[in-house]
Amino acid sequence: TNEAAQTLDGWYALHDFRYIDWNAWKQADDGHKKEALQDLNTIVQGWEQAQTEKVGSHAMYYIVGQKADLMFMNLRESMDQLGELETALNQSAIAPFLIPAYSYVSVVELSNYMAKPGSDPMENPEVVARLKPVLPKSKHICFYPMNKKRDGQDNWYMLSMDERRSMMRSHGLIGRSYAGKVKQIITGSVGFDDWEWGVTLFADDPLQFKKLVYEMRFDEVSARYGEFGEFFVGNLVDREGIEHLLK
Ligand code: 76R
Repeated sequence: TNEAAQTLDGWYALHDFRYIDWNAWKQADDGHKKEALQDLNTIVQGWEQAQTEKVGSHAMYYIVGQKADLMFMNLRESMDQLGELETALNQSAIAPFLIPAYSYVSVVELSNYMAKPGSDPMENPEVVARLKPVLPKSKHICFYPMNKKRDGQDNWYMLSMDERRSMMRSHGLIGRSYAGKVKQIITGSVGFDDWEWGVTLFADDPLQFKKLVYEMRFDEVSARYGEFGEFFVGNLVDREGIEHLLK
């Protein structure tokens, strides 16, 4: 058996993608609309408070294309809290207008491929900040799930630790060349969802997503071992932005 990479696991993550039911919204009377927008406000204010209290973080994006209209990304200390948060949204007056489009359950993850031996990573405030991150307010988001291949000769999980580490070093070097342009959060989802990781990228210039993902396709760990799910890309919105959209 090969040595599994050790992971550091941080906040639990729910990426919740919704369609806006425009027909239902247009047919709703003003009272219902007002109530729906009030509930949305209350919910997002709760998320903002969790972020202020440093017990979670959230991000809201308008998804471009037909896969969804909105994405709510939330980080919390526990799976229980994520479940409660999801239920609160589903029980609110905005819920009938927000049809589930896709969701992803995972946990913020750092692996030890690049860790310095002998040091306790949890003593490092930078590591802790990456495990419990305040999500950036970048203008754009890109999310996709992925696997590492287990297919005949191309089986990531049959490689030795040294082979994987050297490939991850090359991966990290490409990633780091996008420092200041793209911020990435890797969330692990083995045992939680249909793919092995969620990749969430933040950038002010969406073209940098394309450049980064394309460049990585030529790097062995992606070229040989990467398998990818659906891609979602979107634009930052706030509470007022969603309200404006629905007006
Ligand atoms: O955490 C670190 O910065 C150390 C180096 C590093 C690790 C261990 C790193 C750096 N990543 C790591 C792990 Mn990554 N990453 C992806 C994708 O589209 C594709 O081809 C792949 C999707 C992108 C775009 C990306 C970006 N990374 C991982 C893992 C877990 C692997 C495992 O455990 O087997 C996955 C699935 C994954 C995928 N990576 C970086 C980036 C970027 C931008 C960096 C540099 C981050 C920085 O230095 O700030």
